[in-house]
Amino acid sequence: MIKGVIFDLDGVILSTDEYHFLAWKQLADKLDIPFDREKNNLLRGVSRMESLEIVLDGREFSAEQKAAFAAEKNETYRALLSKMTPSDVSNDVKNTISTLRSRGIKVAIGSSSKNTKFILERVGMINDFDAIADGNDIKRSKPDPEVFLVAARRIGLAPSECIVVEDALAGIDAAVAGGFFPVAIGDAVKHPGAMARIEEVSDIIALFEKA
Ligand code: B16
Ligand code: MG
Repeated sequence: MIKGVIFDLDGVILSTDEYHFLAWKQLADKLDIPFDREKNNLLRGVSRMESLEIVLDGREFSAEQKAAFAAEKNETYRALLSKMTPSDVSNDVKNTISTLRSRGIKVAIGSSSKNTKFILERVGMINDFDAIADGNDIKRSKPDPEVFLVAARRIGLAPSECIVVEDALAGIDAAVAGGFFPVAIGDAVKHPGAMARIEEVSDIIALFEKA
């Protein structure tokens, strides 16, 4: 029986995936490296340094240069995040979380991002989840299931009792690897391993009603 929902952050709860794209694009343009939305999809759910390797696409730089590029991207990204306010949270997301919690379903965040808490503070959602697991809690980012396993442990549930909602192919891989019930939204709907595909976050309510 499903007793919990673990949400990915970027691209599921918030449209911060667009800010990741804009920040990587700015760096790629500066380095004269082609970068488009299709390539950006490969970065979904993947850690910052692994994302940088995908952006650099085999071009060689020293470890110091790479660290500086990642820091520069993060600075651009955080400048965009710092303009976020509670109005950036959709009513669909707000209503879904409150409906789930009112029904006794545990809700958690499972995000690869080290900026998770900063973002949730900005948009006034830091107290809206029973647990938060993020890039600061883990050694391996998606497609490894570590972040979802940490989230499940923090809400006291087994993976088989949790839905994972993901927009990343790597995130669905992680959910499958961890033994969760993977629900795909956005770019992840093309993943054959998704057990359900939704158009908006509130569609998960219907999954409970069907169960
Ligand atoms: P940061 P999610 C992921 O967040 C993003 O999808 C991915 O594009 C990003 O590289 C990663 O977080 C790390 O983010 O640079 O902020 O630590 O989708 O797992 O919520
Ligand atoms: Mg995501």
